[in-house]
Amino acid sequence: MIESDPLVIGSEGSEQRIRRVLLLNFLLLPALIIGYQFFVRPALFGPGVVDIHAATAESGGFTPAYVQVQVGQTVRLRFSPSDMPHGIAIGPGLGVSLPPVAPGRWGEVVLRFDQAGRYTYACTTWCSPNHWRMRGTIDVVDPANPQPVAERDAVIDALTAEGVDIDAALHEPQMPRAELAVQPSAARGAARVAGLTLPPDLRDETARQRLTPMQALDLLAAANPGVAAADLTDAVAFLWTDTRADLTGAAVIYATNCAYCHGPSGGGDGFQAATLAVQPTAFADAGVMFLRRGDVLYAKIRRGGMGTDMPNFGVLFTPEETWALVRYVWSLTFARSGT
Ligand code: HEC
Ligand SMILES: [Cu+2]
Repeated sequence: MIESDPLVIGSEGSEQRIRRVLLLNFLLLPALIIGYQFFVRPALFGPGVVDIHAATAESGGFTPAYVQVQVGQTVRLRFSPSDMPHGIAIGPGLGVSLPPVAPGRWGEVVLRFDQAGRYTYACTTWCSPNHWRMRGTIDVVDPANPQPVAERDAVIDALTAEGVDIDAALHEPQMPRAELAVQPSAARGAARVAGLTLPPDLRDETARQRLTPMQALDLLAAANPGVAAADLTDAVAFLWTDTRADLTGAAVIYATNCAYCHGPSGGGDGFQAATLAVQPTAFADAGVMFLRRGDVLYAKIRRGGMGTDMPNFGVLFTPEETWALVRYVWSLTFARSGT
């Protein structure tokens, strides 16, 4: 103990000076920085500033991962990665997407919510095998009406009422019929469909999304006896990709959020696929997709898989964005073969 050393009593020994420097560097400065960070800065900028630290899911993800704001309150969300660059999107329906922010830097967005509801901030940079788990929640509460209304999805409710198991497809063997020996082509189908009788259930997109292409094939065959099966599968391929919707937004969402598992062209061969216990569906495989319903694909995207790695994207995308993804998925099945 220095205090008991008679040689340094009354004067400051070098050891003591070192101690003082150490104290300043390792205790006082960090204390000042932390004090500034957590007490002074929030006071300067008001209660609307929320600093969120970002790291891979393995290193703790977002801290905090939960933020509560009030309706009408302006909030400044500041994100700072600690380990590697992370891009950040906030949804559903806010259109917020910050480009990747370098470690130690800050990316920020100012938001004001007019309605109570729940939003999600999520990483958009593939940063680890658990990348999609890097998410946080913003609850917008209305003090006048503190009980949050449970969000319902009419499409998923209708599937439940119909008794459809969203995960059933996983347990069914795939049995592509002989007709699918030739890859169906929407381009050929465009020429064929004009000459066919279309049953009512195939005339509008909403009705079509409640059927599998295989069911549509049976309906078409019944209404058009004598037409070659390959012509009918081409017609189905055309109908399933016949949409006026602009899919550029969905293509971007797919490339960012889906391709690393499902593959850039829907081959089920994204670079993370090999590591997964249950394989991502190959949307480009007509034999698989002929047994899928659009509304079930929609439900799966929103709710995610049960015990599989398929994430729940309903917390991030609007119903409209989800339908656009379903259309995009069908385009990977049928439009790509365009010959
Ligand atoms: C981390 C890997 C992963 C990511 C990312 C991912 N998926 Fe999946 N997805 C899977 C797996 C695995 C399955 C099969 C198991 C299941 O259906 O739960 C699947 C199944 C699906 C299905 C159901 C297909 C069927 O066979 O009925 C749809 C639709 C789907 N994904 C769409 C998407 C879309 C759209 C995105 C991006 C917004 C996406 N997935 C992102 C892994 C992923
Ligand atoms: Cu990430």
